[in-house]
Amino acid sequence: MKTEKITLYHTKMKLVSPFETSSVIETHVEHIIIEVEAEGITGWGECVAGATPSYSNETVKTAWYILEDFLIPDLLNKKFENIQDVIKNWNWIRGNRMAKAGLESTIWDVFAKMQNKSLSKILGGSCDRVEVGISVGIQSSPNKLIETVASYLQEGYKRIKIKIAPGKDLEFISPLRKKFQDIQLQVDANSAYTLKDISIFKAMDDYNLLLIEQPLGYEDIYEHSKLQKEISTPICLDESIHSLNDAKAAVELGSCRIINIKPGRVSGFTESKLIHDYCASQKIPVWHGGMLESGIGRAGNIALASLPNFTLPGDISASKRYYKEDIVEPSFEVTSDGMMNVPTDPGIGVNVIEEKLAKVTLTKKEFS
Ligand code: OSB
Ligand code: MG
Repeated sequence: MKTEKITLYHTKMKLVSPFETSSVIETHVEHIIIEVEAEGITGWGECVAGATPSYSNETVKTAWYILEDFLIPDLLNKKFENIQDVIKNWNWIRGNRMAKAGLESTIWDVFAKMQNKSLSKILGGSCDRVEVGISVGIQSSPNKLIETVASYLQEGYKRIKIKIAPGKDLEFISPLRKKFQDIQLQVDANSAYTLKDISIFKAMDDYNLLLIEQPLGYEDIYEHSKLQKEISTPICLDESIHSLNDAKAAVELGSCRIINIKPGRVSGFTESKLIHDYCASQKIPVWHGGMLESGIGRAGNIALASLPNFTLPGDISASKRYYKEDIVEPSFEVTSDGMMNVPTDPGIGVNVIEEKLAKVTLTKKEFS
């Protein structure tokens, strides 16, 4: 495969409702959409670095810089036989995993389309539908949360994740659990707590939660191992896991019993698969996280989530849960039994609607 042209689009899409976490309230999502043209084939991908460094240290600007100055020059007009060769070629570039993952996913789409196979197929997917859940931002009151969750359950979602923060945890979890006693419920703290808050986490053991996501420091592995020993609810790490190596450290130290995989956070599908396979060998379930992607990133997420050890429902929700209009067709929908179909057409399996992409593009740059 030889890439002849690469286009970066800095996009900004308005969320249907603000998304509040322990660290920020987001009303819009800024990402970079990547288009690669190679031997008559067009591949698409999405870099999930955001407008601010509030989740990861990468942002749209840092990712754009790394793509423009390093990753794209290393790829353009050179010939590669497979993804492994592409990755090896930019091994010397440290960190910047979201930038790498964005471009890597675009190349995966190109290779899949060249073989006329779906991304799910070439990644090793083993099912045609995946179980999905929904991530609910912090709400203004426990009653508002109950109302919001009720409407999502109505839409078919079988697993609910709620964001929590100090002062907005047990007082929301308790009435919600009382109202919906049988639902699969989990919480995400986005690193808002310290070990001093241990009594709050011990109290959470009473609510039959599937997991507690990233309670402590966003780079921590060690303190999570101390917390996990004190509570019976499984800890799931998100922010702290950047590589297979991190996953091994976390599992061996007993820092978590479940891992959230987001390709952007771990530098792409290739590293995601290594983590997936390692976790399978250790009997550690994984599930697919989300970064409020457009349909382009979401298509890749669903393909990856079709691998066999993704045994818990992912943060992969319908297009309309995020955006009034998606930039792909068909848009993604959740079935009444809480599932989503894995696209079967070649590559990401959805079509990018170029007029809609143009409408959400702030700046665009072509490299050839
Ligand atoms: O911590 O999982 C997270 C969104 C942006 C950044 C971090 C997270 C999230 C979500 C939403 O929880 C997941 C989604 O539905 O895309
Ligand atoms: Mg998370």
